[in-house]
Amino acid sequence: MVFRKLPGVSASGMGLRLSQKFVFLLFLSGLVTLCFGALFFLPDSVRLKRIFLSKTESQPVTVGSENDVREHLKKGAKDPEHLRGITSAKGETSTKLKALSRKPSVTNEAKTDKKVAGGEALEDMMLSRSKTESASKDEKVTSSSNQGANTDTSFDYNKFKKCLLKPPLGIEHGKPSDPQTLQRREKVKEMMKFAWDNYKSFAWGKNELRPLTRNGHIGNMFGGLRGASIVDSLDTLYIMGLMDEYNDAKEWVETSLDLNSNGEASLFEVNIRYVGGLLSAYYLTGEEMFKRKVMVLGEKLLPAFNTPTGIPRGVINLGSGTSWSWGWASAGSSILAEFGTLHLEFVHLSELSNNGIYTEKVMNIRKLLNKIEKPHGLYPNFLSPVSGNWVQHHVSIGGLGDSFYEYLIKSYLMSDKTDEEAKTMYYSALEAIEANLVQKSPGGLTYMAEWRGGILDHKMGHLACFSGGMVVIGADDGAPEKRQHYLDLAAEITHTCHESYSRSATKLGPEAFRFDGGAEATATRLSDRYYILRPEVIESYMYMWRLTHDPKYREWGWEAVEALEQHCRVEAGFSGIRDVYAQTVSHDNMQQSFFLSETLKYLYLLFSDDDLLPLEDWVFNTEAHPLPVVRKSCLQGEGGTHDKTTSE
Ligand code: DMJ
Repeated sequence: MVFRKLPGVSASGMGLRLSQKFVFLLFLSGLVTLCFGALFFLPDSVRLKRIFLSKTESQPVTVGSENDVREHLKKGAKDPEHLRGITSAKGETSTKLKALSRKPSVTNEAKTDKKVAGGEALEDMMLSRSKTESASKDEKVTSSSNQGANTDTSFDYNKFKKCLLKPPLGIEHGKPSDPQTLQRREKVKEMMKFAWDNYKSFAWGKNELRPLTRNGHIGNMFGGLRGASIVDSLDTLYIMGLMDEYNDAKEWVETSLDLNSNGEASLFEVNIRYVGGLLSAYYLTGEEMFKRKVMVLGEKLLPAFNTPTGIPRGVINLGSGTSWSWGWASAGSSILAEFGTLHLEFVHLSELSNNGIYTEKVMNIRKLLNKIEKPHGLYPNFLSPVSGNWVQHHVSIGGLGDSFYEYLIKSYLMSDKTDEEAKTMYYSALEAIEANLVQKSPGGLTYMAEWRGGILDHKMGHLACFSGGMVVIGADDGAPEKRQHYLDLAAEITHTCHESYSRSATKLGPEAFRFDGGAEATATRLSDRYYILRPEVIESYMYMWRLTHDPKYREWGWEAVEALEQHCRVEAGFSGIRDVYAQTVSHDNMQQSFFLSETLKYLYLLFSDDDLLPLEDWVFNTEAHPLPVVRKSCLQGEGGTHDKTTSE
């Protein structure tokens, strides 16, 4: 038909009959549909999209929840799980990642999307801008979409302090009486000072230190925000009594932490590191400046929740409020460990601002997760923020799932044990995890496998090693008859994670270890052998110590100190290593900010008395920033439980 209408072309002009043309056209259109179908409509077509879309759609932000880029790159993006946390711990890799597809937020499509590609160049440009603009300007800015979210800043800090059961820093800053433990604690403090001093000398104001090349790393996780290591270190420096260093950090936050960035950030990472870090700094010190800063930042995160379901997307432009799902996440989904790890911080944002909007946002997530049907009672890692349905049936207590479970029990504890919904969800989830994921290896090691639509992958990630600590802090509040069982389970998991360390040449644990093909808590793949100064195993030692006082946990912590000193300490800081099984280590040239915020803090607490940040009063967010238990009745009444005879 089309040909007939073309002037100068007869019906037989191509030597084909009408019926032949019709068949040919039908074939052609079928072929085209097939190609585009494969590209856009088949599930998990991310790899194809990357091939086709990389040149036309820029992706300045390519980060997820962890600094796992090496693994993801090495694995060649074989599956979506491995594309999580594409944060470049190494700046040179970030450019490779900028080609991932991105989808504009449904609700923000109308907005002018100031898409700017250009990674480091942009970052440098923004860095120079941040240097010249006064940081105090941040405090006057509110994002247009949520103007007025932070209306009341009259939080009564003195009253809050009176509602704590014990002084935050204990009688004598948690100083242990036993000389050996004290000596070990001093060693950890020295490590913190060393890590900090080198960061200050070579990377001040950047996000992380590159200790081998002695320069700073910015990366693309925090949407143009700077000083991640500073914000992450505030509370660690403070509790260690490194006051000159703390004061330098505080001054930098006050004068140079520019919140007017216009970059695209991981909602999760900004929340756990910056929001968490500033909240803790405020609660520990009472410095109003930290509160003002965190309220400005908190408000900038709210537009990420403007989705049909209220489940936030993973990436947000802190300037425009536009949000995206990660290009690597199946079918534009949001990640359980990301949208499920906001609760603690958002509840505190509401507390400080006397504005319920933050709590509303996270309670809405909670409501959806509580209501939705769960396969075998398990929570898969990918959920559509549009339909509110699971996108894949992959379940993991490690990467992609981890801190969602942690935040359930911690929400309950932080609510002064009043949040019954969180409690019920936590213990039901744990029951499902035990029924479906917890395994015993032939050698008798207990581990948490991963679950893919009913099929078990007998692998445990380093990230999943936080779960020893999680299970032990919840041991007392489940069914009384299960208390001992939970204590045993926590001890067994922590033991397995310790085995993953002690079975390596360096005595540091790999990123993931397996229990199949003859393996028992060892990495079988080259790409799983790295250690990037992660805290999870030490975190579990710390909780196990606090709740059992079994001295072996302090011994295991000390083994880790010795291994860190021997293999990760370099001339200008601490570095991750590429292969924990190699006798001669190769360094990755990155001192992660969570090393200062988590690894060293948990070690310090492990060698301190229990009255330093007592667990009755404080809950640690997933970046180890302590947040206080919210005692509503005390805060709203005249109450006050603080024993003033003890020192601060
Ligand atoms: C930290 O940023 C947090 O602990 C997060 O929950 C998981 N990954 C890193 C540390 O490994």
